[in-house]
Amino acid sequence: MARGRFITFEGGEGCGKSTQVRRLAAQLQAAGIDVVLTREPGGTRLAELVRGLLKDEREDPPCDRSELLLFLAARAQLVRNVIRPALAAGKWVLSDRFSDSTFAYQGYGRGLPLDTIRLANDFACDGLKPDMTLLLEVDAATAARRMRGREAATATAADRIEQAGDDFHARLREGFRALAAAEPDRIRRIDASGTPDDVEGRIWTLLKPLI
Ligand code: T5A
Repeated sequence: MARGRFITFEGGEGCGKSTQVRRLAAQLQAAGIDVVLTREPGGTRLAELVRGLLKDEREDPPCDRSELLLFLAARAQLVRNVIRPALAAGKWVLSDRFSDSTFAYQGYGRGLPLDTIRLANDFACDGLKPDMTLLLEVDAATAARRMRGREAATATAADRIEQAGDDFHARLREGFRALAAAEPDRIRRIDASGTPDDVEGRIWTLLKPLI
């Protein structure tokens, strides 16, 4: 059986990737493709528990190294128990964030050494890399507006990582751009401005030839 495809969505806060990953899953399913939709951190029971610690632990917040290791622990569990079995069964796996987030947030954002992250991440993933990564990009003002809109609509507050300062978010956006420049064949930059339908159309134009 042919191996499935592994596609990841990346970007800064409020870029709209969670909306788009769901829309792409629906389009692929409509085209007859067996799709597994997952997210990081999360996607298994253990990884969802780790997600809670990472997003909400404010009394004893993880130091930068703990934060990195917790993200990688969640990823190791997801890769082994969900992603690899699905790919081996010929399914397409769509993940809302994956390794590039670690390089952008913990590397460029927190300032942890990229070489160390690379080694530890390869160990956690057992070498698995996405076939294609869609990097959704919007300007900071649009992202902030979308985040405020969602907080108002869902009556939720920004989580621990979303509350990191503007400098942190500027560094991680810069980090994503550097990652895309280093691997332009895998990481495809998507203009995520405009309506959800506009963005969905751009993504579908890119993905359709793969089907
Ligand atoms: N993280 C993650 C790390 O630090 N290291 C890692 O290794 C990993 C894997 C995860 C956090 O963990 C960090 C990154 C994150 O801080 P999360 O809750 O999963 O936290 O949050 P995010 O991944 O940031 O995703 P979100 O779902 O919060 O944001 P998105 O993807 O931008 O979400 P979306 O699509 O819900 O959009 C936000 C709002 O905008 C609207 C939506 O309806 C929603 O209200 N919207 C649009 N509005 C207008 N026009 C459009 N085109 C729109 N698209 C969406």
